[in-house]
Amino acid sequence: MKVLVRLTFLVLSVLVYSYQATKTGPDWWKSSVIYQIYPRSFKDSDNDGIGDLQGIISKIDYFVELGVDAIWLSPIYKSPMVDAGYDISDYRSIAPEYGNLSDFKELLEAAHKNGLKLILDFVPNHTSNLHEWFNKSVAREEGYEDYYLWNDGYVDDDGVRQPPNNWLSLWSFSGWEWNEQRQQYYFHQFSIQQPDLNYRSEKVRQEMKDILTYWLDIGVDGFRVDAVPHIYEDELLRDEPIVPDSGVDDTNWNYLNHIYTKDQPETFELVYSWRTHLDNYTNTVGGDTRMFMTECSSDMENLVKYYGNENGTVLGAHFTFNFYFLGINENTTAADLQSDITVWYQNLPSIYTFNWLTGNHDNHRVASKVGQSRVDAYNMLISFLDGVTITYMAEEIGQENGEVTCEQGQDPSAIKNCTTFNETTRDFERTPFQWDNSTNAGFNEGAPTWLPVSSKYLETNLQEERLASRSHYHVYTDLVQLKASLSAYNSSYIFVNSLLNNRLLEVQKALDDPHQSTYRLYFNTGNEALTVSLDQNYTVVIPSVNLAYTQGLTDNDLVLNSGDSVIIKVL
Ligand SMILES: *[C@@H]1O[C@H](CO)[C@@H](O)[C@H](O)[C@H]1NC(C)=O
Ligand SMILES: *[C@@H]1O[C@H](CO)[C@@H](O)[C@H](O)[C@H]1NC(C)=O
Ligand SMILES: *[C@@H]1O[C@H](CO)[C@@H](O)[C@H](O)[C@H]1NC(C)=O
Ligand SMILES: *[C@@H]1O[C@H](CO)[C@@H](O)[C@H](O)[C@H]1NC(C)=O
Ligand SMILES: *[C@@H]1O[C@H](CO)[C@@H](O)[C@H](O)[C@H]1NC(C)=O
Ligand SMILES: *[C@@H]1O[C@H](CO)[C@@H](O)[C@H](O)[C@H]1NC(C)=O
Ligand SMILES: *[C@@H]1O[C@H](CO)[C@@H](O)[C@H](O)[C@H]1NC(C)=O
Ligand SMILES: *[C@@H]1O[C@H](CO)[C@@H](O)[C@H](O)[C@H]1NC(C)=O
Ligand SMILES: *[C@@H]1O[C@H](CO)[C@@H](O)[C@H](O)[C@H]1NC(C)=O
Ligand SMILES: *[C@@H]1O[C@H](CO)[C@@H](O)[C@H](O)[C@H]1NC(C)=O
Ligand SMILES: CC(=O)N[C@H]1CO[C@H](CO)[C@@H](O)[C@@H]1O
Ligand SMILES: [Ca+2]
Ligand SMILES: [Ca+2]
Repeated sequence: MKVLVRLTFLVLSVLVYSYQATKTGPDWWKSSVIYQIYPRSFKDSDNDGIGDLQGIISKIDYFVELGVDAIWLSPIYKSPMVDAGYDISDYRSIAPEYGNLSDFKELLEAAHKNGLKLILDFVPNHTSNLHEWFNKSVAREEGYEDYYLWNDGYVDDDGVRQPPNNWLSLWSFSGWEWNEQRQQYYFHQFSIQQPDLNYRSEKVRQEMKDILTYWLDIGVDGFRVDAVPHIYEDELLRDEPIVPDSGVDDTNWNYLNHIYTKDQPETFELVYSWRTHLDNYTNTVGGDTRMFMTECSSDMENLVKYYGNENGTVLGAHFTFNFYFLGINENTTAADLQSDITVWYQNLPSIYTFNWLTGNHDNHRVASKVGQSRVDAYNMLISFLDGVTITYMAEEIGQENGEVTCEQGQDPSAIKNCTTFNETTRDFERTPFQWDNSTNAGFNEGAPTWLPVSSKYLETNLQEERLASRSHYHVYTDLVQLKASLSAYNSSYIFVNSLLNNRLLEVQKALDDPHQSTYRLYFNTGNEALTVSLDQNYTVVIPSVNLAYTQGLTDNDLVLNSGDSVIIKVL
């Protein structure tokens, strides 16, 4: 069935926004493309099965080829790897399997020489229990006594010692763990090996600022701060209320409403103080803005607060990750997308910058969520919308989830229970990057890899896509170039429409000047073909791989099969 629609003057929502974008100087980040690297799975230079810094260095040309502005590395710090590097035992050194500090400096230099910024993960919510601070705190060493959240708990009527309150760990069961040596409980939001730091200690806050300064002095361009909402807990240690009808048992984190262990007011103050610290660094040392992005799973009201106040007199993160597209699937409609987009336009004060992403190391691959036919559409969407585009490595080639069994699994929280492994594991999206069709997809020279290489690498790999005349990879590089060339299209005139019974998404970018071209993105989110009748000549700028049209001027009706998308230019 074909459906015709006249679109020319059909504009449902007008959204007014603006900013100035440049790739160096204070605003370099505002319409940048940030490429997330999961170092363990990117490229293994010494054939020990684990990706490493030299591997990343060997692929510097690839980032240049893609045209991205910055690379962001998931944690590379020294860690016992109880939680894939999110349990840090020394914030100032590199995990030996990834390399050493001179490797890191070499990487940084190579990045800068090629015009790339480098952003590090910063994981402040807790340390590893093997961190020397924890040892010192356990031993009540002077100055370290209150680095963590310690409490006696209480002795109940049966003479049994109990934790001070009902707080749960995200990994289930009580968040309090008894420490024999210190004879007190400590609190951990995540695993037992990840004791929470006590940010009410002035010394802890100073330590963390010093760590930021340490990496800034080495030359990094910014930080992505992990798990921000979990930093502070209620000072009075009040019990959290039970969620009515949660349907989970009382050891499950979702059993409680986390009003005392998430988004505490002090958390915002801490984020603002880090921004002040970074801005002061840039102002005193010089150079481009040191960028700061936060990861917060929270409601919109809190997300906006992490950016700063409504008029920018108080500033927090340059942006807080927009996770609204993470839930996309094959049935996501144009109306769903329109709503996910407009919620940001409606709630984020115009002085702040949007960001868009569809995947990361904690979520299934886009190609597996939406199918290969829709991969280009989502890459188009996150690069065409104004603001920052964030790409998790290999989304540009449409890499699918890998295949990992529970026995091969590495994700610590998932392998605890093989019955639920398929539903809970994050290993599927962490399998090695598929470079080519050689052994282990070119990830290394053939040594067993830390997670198995996906069997799909023969069909989906970078080399194949480079050689093909049309591929996700080519669409992606075209999109990055287009984004850079449209920086004058500064969100002042953006229209987002959901048409044809929510099957067709239209995003339009224009300039004030009616003599300048207007760009439009169309995406057929439905399962049947549809026709867009434009009533005017238009240029196909970027077609998705399956679209019947290639680049060029035409006045044909635009036929989009299921999942097809296109960016066109009209005068
Ligand atoms: C945004 O673009 C419009 C139209 O070109 C222009 O008038 C306006 O000054 C721009 N605003 C900024 C902040 O660059
Ligand atoms: C760091 O590792 C490299 C190999 O990647 C090695 O050549 C170098 O000697 C090491 N440097 C230090 C200080 O250990
Ligand atoms: C802390 O103590 C544990 C055992 O008590 C030890 O294995 C670890 O190496 C110590 N860590 C540091 C940084 O001192
Ligand atoms: C600002 O940064 C400079 C350079 O790192 C540092 O010396 C100074 O103490 C900082 N000032 C404040 C108020 O943090
Ligand atoms: C900025 O907004 C805050 C509330 O978010 C308000 O208290 C303050 O007065 C405003 N400042 C200016 C200069 O408008
Ligand atoms: C999409 O819809 C189809 C038909 O209703 C259904 O079978 C399928 O499970 C849905 N997929 C997802 C991811 O919800
Ligand atoms: C594993 O998960 C299943 C399904 O949720 C549950 O029935 C079982 O008790 C779990 N096993 C363990 C050891 O937690
Ligand atoms: C997990 O998925 C694999 C591959 O799809 C399948 O073979 C296996 O039976 C699944 N395991 C469970 C427990 O559902
Ligand atoms: C591997 O890729 C090359 C092109 O890069 C191609 O010539 C060759 O046929 C491919 N081999 C297999 C087994 O697919
Ligand atoms: C498209 O362009 C052609 C050639 O320039 C012109 O003859 C035709 O009238 C145009 N069609 C429309 C609908 O503007
Ligand atoms: C949001 C979140 O959970 N962030 C990280 C905080 O630390 C835990 C445990 O190390 C990680 O699993 C999370 O990714
Ligand atoms: Ca290696
Ligand atoms: Ca905490």
